[in-house]
Amino acid sequence: MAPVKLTYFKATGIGEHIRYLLSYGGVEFEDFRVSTNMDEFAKMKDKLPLGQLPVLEIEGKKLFHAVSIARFLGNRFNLVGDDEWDRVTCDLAADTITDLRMALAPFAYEKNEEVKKQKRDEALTKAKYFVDKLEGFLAKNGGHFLKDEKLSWADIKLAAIIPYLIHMTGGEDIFAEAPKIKALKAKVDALPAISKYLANRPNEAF
Ligand SMILES: N[C@@H](CCC(=O)N[C@@H](CS)C(=O)NCC(=O)O)C(=O)O
Repeated sequence: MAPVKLTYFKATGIGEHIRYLLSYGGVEFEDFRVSTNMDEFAKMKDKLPLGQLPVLEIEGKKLFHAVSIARFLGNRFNLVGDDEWDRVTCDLAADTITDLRMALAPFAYEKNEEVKKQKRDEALTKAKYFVDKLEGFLAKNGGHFLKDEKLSWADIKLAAIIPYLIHMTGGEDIFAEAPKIKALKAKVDALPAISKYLANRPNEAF
């Protein structure tokens, strides 16, 4: 069978949950990390399905869009619950995590320091709104997005992206008052396959 290869930057960003999921599923994969100085990426951009990363090559197919890949792996590893309501619950959680990231993006990616300062409060207020919503979703279900404390790909996605989201804020822990989110991250990170991945992964800056 063709080897499985994940191509993403030397970063956690929106690729880390795919590394978590592949590790959880016990898939041996090439964890190909492209330099963030973008020279290496510029050479490959035209050959990528949408000119962006992450891309997962698996069984002769090239999958793209970080959330689509997560959903695919979630289905494969039985991390989608029992029925269509559980599946849509995972999607709703994943889309809310994207809302949270997008709330921070205008601040995090602003290059002009003056403008960045002006954008900070609004970005953090919006982000904390989504953090509270996610915390509420978890509170309803004993600390998971799915009922009966069932692990899902959305749980894994959230656990994997938390450090990157904190990096986006400039270091402010927007999860400081979200104990359910903190507990879920600790639980996911302690899963044997994931803790093994974490112990061996390169130490990326963000
Ligand atoms: N909708 C895509 C967005 C992917 C995306 O924005 N990737 C960024 C890195 S996080 C990228 O490849 N940037 C380089 C570029 O767009 O040229 C997804 O969710 O995977």
